[in-house]
Amino acid sequence: MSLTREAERFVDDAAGLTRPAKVVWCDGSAAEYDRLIDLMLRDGTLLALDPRTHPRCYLHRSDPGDVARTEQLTFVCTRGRDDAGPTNNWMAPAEAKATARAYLRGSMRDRTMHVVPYLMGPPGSPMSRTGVMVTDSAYVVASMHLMTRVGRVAIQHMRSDDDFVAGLHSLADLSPDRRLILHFPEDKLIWSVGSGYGGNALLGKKCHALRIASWQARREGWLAEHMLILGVEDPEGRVTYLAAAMPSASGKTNLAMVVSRLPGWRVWTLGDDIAWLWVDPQGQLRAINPECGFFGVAPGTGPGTNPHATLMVRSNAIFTNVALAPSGEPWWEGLTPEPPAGLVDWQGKPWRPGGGPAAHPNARFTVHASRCPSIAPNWEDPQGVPISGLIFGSRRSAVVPLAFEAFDWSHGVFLGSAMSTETTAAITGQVGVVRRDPMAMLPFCGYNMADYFAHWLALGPRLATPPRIFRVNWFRRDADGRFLWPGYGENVRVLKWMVERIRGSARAEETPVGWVPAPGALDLEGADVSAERLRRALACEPGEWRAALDELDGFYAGFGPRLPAPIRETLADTRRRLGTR
Ligand code: OXD
Ligand code: MN
Repeated sequence: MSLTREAERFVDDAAGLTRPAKVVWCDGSAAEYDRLIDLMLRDGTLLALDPRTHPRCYLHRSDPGDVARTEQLTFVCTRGRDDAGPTNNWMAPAEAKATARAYLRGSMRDRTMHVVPYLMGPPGSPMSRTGVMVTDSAYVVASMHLMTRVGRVAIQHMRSDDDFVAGLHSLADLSPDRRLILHFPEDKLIWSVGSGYGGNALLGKKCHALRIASWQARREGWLAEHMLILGVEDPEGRVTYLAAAMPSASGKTNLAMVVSRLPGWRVWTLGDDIAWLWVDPQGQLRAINPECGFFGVAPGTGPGTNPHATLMVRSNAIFTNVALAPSGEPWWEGLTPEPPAGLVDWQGKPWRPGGGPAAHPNARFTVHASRCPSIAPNWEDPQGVPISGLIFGSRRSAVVPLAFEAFDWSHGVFLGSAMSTETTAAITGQVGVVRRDPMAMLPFCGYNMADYFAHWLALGPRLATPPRIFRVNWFRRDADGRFLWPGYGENVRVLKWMVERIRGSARAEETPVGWVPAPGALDLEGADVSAERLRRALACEPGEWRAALDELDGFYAGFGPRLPAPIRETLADTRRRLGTR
């Protein structure tokens, strides 16, 4: 298979630096996938799971120091520091390259360099984009096969010789001291060295489809977002499409595949992590999922929380850092109430109850989207789907009500920009600390977030009917630490309220922060939720909000005069509505 001249030049330069023993061009075929799996079974990178219960499923145990995204080692390397903004780590491009070059020099000696042309987005879509990545990890190539469209289809999509994002990935020695995830948006270039972890190493995902794409989207007038896409079908068969931004490991995959507890209502899955959104000539917001697979968090996934995901990973899946039963079946916390006897943990060591988690808290499954029982029939439509509502959700034990709706587009952008969340195991560092996470994009926005808010604001007037914007928080707790809302399948009740708001039929009450479901407006038929607990889940407490907004003020201050005036003004309006005591 031949690449463009530019792509060949990139590959030659990468090989000149990393000095691979062999260079192999990937075609994305099933035979190629099988060859890679065979190779990894032979060299111990993969273990085969029980072929009777889990046909074509494999377990990969990563280096124990390489289990999550490493944000402290992730950089946006724009020429001007302000273009990366205060929320990104920044390094000057020349310095970044000089540092990484030292780690990459000769790093593929004795290894094969795989050249992976990949397409992000459905074949034939005007929104789809190409990447060409080189990597010395067969695990990365096999995962790219599941998560992106690899091979000729990618090359065919190139509109010009240099119409691709170039990605250089090497495991090098996997040392966190010599690990860097570098983005050069001005050059459509990614360098990732020292990690094999999905979010650091599957370059189509966070590096390309979010950080580089968000930069391109701003220049070209569209959005690259950390959002799932789903369709809610009502009992009459009408489907309403929503996209939802939520921080890593906060239930996006569960919501995208939710099994409805409401008779007659069902949810179709179109994506669980990334959405590319644009305004069509009629002024309608549309979305595609640039990926074609799921890289989901295994712990907490079980028949009760996500029956579809539990089924879809029963065949043709690659697991990373889950525990293993003597039968050869994978296991993780939340899969079954009781762990099977004789487990070995994610590092392959015998596991005893009480001895810490058996699966790593950020253990993952990787599987092609077509395996999902709720995958929408139109999930690969090149024209995407029309989006009628956007959801911003975060993980907060207090302050933020279960669900509410923004007053209008710019208020919704403010609500997104004001998001904070409690951290999870998807990133290396402390779990459970509250941090700002505007639009769930803090780790993924490839440019100054003040400009990002301005870009969002500017999109509003281009929309004939701007989607409604909603804020949700499934994670609010009572004084005893118990969740006020049961979540999971019951979240469909909130989706139904949103669909009815979009159609103009559901009732809501005005609060200082937005429209909250009116008493009786959330369908609780058959749910085990008392009216009193729901009231507390939905309450807007002015005192809590005032304190939260003071903290938000400090965050906004970091952007200086670059923060758009409408954001500052909406904060002031919200304060006025909340009163002073
Ligand atoms: C992911 C993440 O893997 O957000 O999707 O970390
Ligand atoms: Mn994600």
